[in-house]
Amino acid sequence: MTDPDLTQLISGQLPRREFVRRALASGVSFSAVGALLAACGKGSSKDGPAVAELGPIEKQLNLYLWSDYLADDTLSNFEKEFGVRVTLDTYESNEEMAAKLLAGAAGYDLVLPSSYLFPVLFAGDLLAPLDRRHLPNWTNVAPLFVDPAWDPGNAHSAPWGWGLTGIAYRSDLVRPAPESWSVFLDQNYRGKMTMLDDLRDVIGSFLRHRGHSLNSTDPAQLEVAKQDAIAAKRNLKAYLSAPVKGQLIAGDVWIAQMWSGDAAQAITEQSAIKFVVPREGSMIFVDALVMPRSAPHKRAAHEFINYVLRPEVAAAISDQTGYATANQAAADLTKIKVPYPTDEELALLEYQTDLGREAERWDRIWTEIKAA
Ligand code: SPD
Repeated sequence: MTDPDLTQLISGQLPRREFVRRALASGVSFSAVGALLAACGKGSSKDGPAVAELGPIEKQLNLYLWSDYLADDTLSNFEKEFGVRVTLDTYESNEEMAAKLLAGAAGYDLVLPSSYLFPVLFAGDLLAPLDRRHLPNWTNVAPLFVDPAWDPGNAHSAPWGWGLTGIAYRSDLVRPAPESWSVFLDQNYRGKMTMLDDLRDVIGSFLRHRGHSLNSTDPAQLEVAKQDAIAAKRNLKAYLSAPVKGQLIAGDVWIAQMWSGDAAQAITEQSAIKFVVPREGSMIFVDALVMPRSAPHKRAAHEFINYVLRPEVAAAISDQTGYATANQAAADLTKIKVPYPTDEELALLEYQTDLGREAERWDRIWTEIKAA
């Protein structure tokens, strides 16, 4: 990307998508691209074209979702009932998914970002509005997730589930139980610990460890978080997200920074695994289905959203994945109840938010941590 690109973008001579393509090709991070677009007033597509009429349901549906976020029969039942062939690609971080979409990956009908990513997705003009006429099951969405700040009126998204970031550990191998993010600085567990391969979770947890917001953009606070993360890295076996479950179950990893649902999945296979939210506080997140503007099968995408909004389908997903559902009717059906945090618990939790132009600083820090 060059300065003339930016000038052309502002004057309307360079289409937004071409600008994004060139910026990413020249090494600018996706979050920085989002911030640039927003700063140039090219950000919001929220008032974009009205919803086009959708035709008959297509025979294909291409999903791009977080790994381990479905029940075993979610897709096969949908395929059978609707006569649609479903393909599933998975990702392990919001950043991995957004970089792919911003780089122009077309063909996906639905993706499942966390709420903090919405400003970037809007800035990239990546989202198509949803047509509520094809979502009669919308009434099942829990009131708490209706009209969220990140997507006013839920015009572009359907909430899926929510969870927390915490520490999963083997209670038979780790004593005393970890209760602070500082456990990752403990050399006694060198080689037996992992942290998420996720810059927001790693840097965010060390910010919380020092008493700061996990969305901090303060350079001094970030510098200390970076030093902590680098010290912790010496003790880590790896940065590994959802796929670490197998190692924790096998006992090759004893302590892992983990998302609550993935920890719950591991616990069903190894009861010695426990999950704790550190005393300094942690992240709470909501993930929501969105339809890329380039989605080739928009009617099938709507049918799928409507299908997962069925109480029994959403309940099965929640029961198998361990993530709390955003579906009120499903919450009444789940075998395992995951109540939304009380005000007292919420005081310890923070939603991740978009970092705007400071995302670049975070990206740089993450690169330095990875290289250390
Ligand atoms: N295996 C499903 C993981 C879902 C995690 N979603 C959000 C993470 C936000 N840091």
